[in-house]
Amino acid sequence: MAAAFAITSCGDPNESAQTPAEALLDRLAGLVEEGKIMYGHQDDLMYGHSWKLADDATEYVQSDVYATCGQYPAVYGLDLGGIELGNKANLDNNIFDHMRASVVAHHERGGIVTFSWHPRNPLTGGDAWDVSSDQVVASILPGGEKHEYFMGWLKNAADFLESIKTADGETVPVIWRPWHEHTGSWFWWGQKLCTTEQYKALWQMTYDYMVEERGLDNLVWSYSPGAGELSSPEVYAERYPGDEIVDMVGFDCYFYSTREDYMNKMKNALDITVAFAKEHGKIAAVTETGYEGIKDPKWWTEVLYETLKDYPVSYVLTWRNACDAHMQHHFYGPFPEHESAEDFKAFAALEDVMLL
Ligand code: BMA
Repeated sequence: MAAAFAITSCGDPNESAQTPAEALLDRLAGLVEEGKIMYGHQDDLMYGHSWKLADDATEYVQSDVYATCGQYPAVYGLDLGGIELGNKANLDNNIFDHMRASVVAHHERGGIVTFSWHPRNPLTGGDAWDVSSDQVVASILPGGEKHEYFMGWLKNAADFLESIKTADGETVPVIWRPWHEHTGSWFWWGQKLCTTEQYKALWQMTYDYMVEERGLDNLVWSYSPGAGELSSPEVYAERYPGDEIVDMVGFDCYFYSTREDYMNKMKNALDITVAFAKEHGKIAAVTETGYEGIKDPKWWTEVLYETLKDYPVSYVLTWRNACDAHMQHHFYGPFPEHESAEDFKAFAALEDVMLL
């Protein structure tokens, strides 16, 4: 059952009670059943390796993935970092109004959207990576000195997620993936920065506010530890916030050294995640992955696809293609001039790989 289904309908009992989140979950389950793996790319419609959306843009058609293979990614990832402060643009300079409008455009093309969140540090004022204090989660939980302040941040995030509507007023469902990579200790909500109880309480507080208090019915809740720390299924399960408030389970896993190292790390995380998903009745996904700079011309078919092909995962999302001059090395998706472009086309053309 969708976690978001906690909302009960008071309307006509004959009316369909399916929420936008439930409709999305059904669609995800159906695609997994068909054996499809959707390809996803972070920030795909906002910028690419050598272009950036104009501030006054009114349509969202440019995409490195589309330029490479003639199809859009099925899954479009975005990040809410910066919404907490009421900023006009997120931490990677994407204007929130463009993010919202591009999500609607992607949804209307038949695509699926996922949001992560790299919020700033509510205790120190630093960024999401500021791990100078291990009291941050404690400070924002009920009774903590920053609780009220942080609830304002949740309100800003909820306001944005609730505001994503089509011209007909239909709220667009999204996969919502807060508090990610918590098995590592590089974000203020990470492993060494809070206790298991505090981490779970953070999830519960987030869910209670957004779903129970605000009534958001368009969120599919996704849990995603970092793959590098998954030494056992117990580690995966340790901080799992609970079946009632999670709909999807995944992990984030990056390529750092060799094909073998990456494939082993992926297969270990896939084994653990897919078994966990089965046991808990959830949908599995590779919520983030990639090889920075893709220094392997056959990475898509011989490494990524080869690793994934036998697992029932809903989607695999590669991280962003940064466009800033000093970040030209920071790309994880294809673009036409890259040496892996031909291989990406072959990957995108595979029967079980889905793009739009
Ligand atoms: C990281 C990097 C950063 C970026 C952050 C949030 O992995 O790509 O440059 O700011 O994600 O998108």
